[in-house]
Amino acid sequence: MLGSGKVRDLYAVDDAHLLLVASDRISAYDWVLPTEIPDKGRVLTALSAWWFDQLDDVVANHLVSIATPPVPAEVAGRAMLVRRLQMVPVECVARGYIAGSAVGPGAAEGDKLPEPIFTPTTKAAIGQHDQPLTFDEVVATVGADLAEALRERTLAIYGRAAAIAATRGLILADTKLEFGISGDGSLVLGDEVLTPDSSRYWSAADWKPGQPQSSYDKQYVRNWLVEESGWDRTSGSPPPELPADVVAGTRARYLAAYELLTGSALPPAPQMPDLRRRSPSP
Ligand code: PZK
Repeated sequence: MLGSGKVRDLYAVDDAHLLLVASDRISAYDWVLPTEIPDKGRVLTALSAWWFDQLDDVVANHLVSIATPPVPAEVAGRAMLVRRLQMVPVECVARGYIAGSAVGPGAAEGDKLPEPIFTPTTKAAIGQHDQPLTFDEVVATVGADLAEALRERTLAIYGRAAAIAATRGLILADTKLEFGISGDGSLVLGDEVLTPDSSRYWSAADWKPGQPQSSYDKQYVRNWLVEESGWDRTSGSPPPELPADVVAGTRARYLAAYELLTGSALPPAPQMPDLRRRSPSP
């Protein structure tokens, strides 16, 4: 393995390719929960691939294919074969709404910003939090030309994605993107994109400015953890296993986000080919 995040793993394939595997793990309040959400990895992988396709006239991306057998059955449908890039060490965030960050005077959680803004952060190690970067700090890290290209591409991608989400009744409040540089020096969109794990989607019908909004999928798990499970998240003790109905409700929300955005049901998991020899015909 080349590396792992809280809920994803990265494997080397050859000099030019990697396998980016989305697990069924879920994180909340900085913990990886002890219970998996069936199909979550396939939903995030299929949704990323759908977005890469929607955005391919805005930005080049690293996706080669969604890996199918001969990758092992356990990862089929939740692994992306990607081009290996030189990753840019900046998390590129675009936001059109205020959420989960410090708010200045006259603005409140849930408010729409006058125009979308670029709010880059550091890429923190596991267990650390990403720290905000000023634009000048991005310039100092990657140079002025690349910093400006990152801001311009990030806002272009956000604008297109938010417009598509709006046609499906969803507000894309913010999104976090990662870019890399390909062999020919061009800027390429990497990682997973525009999933509920990297983006805040809100129901447009339920949106009210000036108050916290319910995020599409994880709010349900967070509410159960904090209001019903008896777990004290300030205690330092790990969160409990999720009951079956909370697993089912969370899975249903991930699937609903996929279906709302793409207009299609999640395709079934790829089947392993049956390599046994046929019985001789009579
Ligand atoms: C790359 N990550 C983050 C994601 C992890 C770590 N196309 C690429 N080429 C080279 N490196 C990366 C990518 C991509 N995407 C991505 N780190 C390196 C990451 C998932 C699991 F452990």
